[in-house]
Amino acid sequence: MRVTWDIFCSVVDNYGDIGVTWRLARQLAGEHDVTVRLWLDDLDAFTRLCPQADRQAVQQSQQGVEVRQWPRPWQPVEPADVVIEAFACELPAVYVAAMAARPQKVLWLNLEYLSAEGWVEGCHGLPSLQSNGLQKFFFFPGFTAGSGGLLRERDLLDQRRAFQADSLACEAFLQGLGVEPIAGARRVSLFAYENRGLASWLDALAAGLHVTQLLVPEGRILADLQVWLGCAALVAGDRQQRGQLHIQVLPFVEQEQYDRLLWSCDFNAVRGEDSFVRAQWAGRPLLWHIYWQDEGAHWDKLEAFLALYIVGLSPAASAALEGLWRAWNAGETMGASWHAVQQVWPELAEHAERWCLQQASQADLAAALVEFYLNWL
Ligand code: TRH
Repeated sequence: MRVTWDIFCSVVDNYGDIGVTWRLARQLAGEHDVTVRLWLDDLDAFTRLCPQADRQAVQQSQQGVEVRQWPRPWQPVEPADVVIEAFACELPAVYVAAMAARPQKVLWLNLEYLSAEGWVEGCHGLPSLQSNGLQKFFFFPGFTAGSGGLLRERDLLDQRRAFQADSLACEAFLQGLGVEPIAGARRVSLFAYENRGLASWLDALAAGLHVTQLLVPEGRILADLQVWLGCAALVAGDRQQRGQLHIQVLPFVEQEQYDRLLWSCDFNAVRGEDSFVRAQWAGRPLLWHIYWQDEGAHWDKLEAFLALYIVGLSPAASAALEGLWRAWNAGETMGASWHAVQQVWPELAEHAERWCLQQASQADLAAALVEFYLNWL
């Protein structure tokens, strides 16, 4: 009998919650020979990442995963062997009662948000006793050996390297998005939240020594881009040039295509959680726009990641990278820090690949979850 997994995802906002759970569900089903049901409360968000999905369907099969609309009120079903509540979304009370009543025991996991903070290792895998006698375990993704690791499909890096080594494949991919690669230009992708610092970065790119081809998927940053360009509402396909800077707006593409976009670029500005991890697997320097949290909690996360990431960089490269990331996240002027990054560009590029390899030497999150289940049995 195949082991069954239920993954519950309540979409808080944007695409990170759905992005992580959809990726995890596919990988578990595709690589671990288990049966996965993914319970979603927002099929509209899902269809952005998986355009072939039906936003009305109560139940559908997509890429080996049974995707279920999370019914409200809940309709009773037999609980799975392993139950993941993603990001502390609350499971239906009836479902939890069914878990407690199930003759075969159920592993209940809360998959937490990604953080590089030191306390994560101490909390990863800890149980918490619930009032009905069930235990719920906390599972923390992370960057160190004592955490649950990062989502990484088995052949991801091989695919990425093959793609990056094949300039024709890269060109064909970009052309498929309507992008004509500019010879000799630096390609940069931009996926970010609203950011007051954007204008100063664009100023620096427009006045830079290098030609930059900036590719911007449709999303929240477009409003700031429009203001800087002084143009009307931007849509996918629009192109503009200011000095050395060529800008093109791209459609929001499905997840695999977004990976390829990251692989095609020399530098990627990413945000949230999932695009942040994918940019690391691209093996190219990146700029992270972290998800803003109350009371500045996101700054601790940002600094914790930087502290890990800069290990092995020269003082000049560390300072340049830290300066850029802090300025971007504070919405401050980017010109000086972008200039500093130019001075250490080759070192940052080499380091990005090294960091990727180092992270890939750890077990991936899906494999770590499966192992956790086997050890728990
Ligand atoms: O969209 P995000 O900002 O999501 C989140 C959520 O806001 C969440 O509540 C918050 O807690 C978390 O961030 C930290 O950023 P993220 O995580 O990068 O998710 C974006 C997803 O969208 C990711 O799976 C990649 C995908 N994507 C595409 O599939 N195609 C695209 O064209 C683009 C730009 C992104």
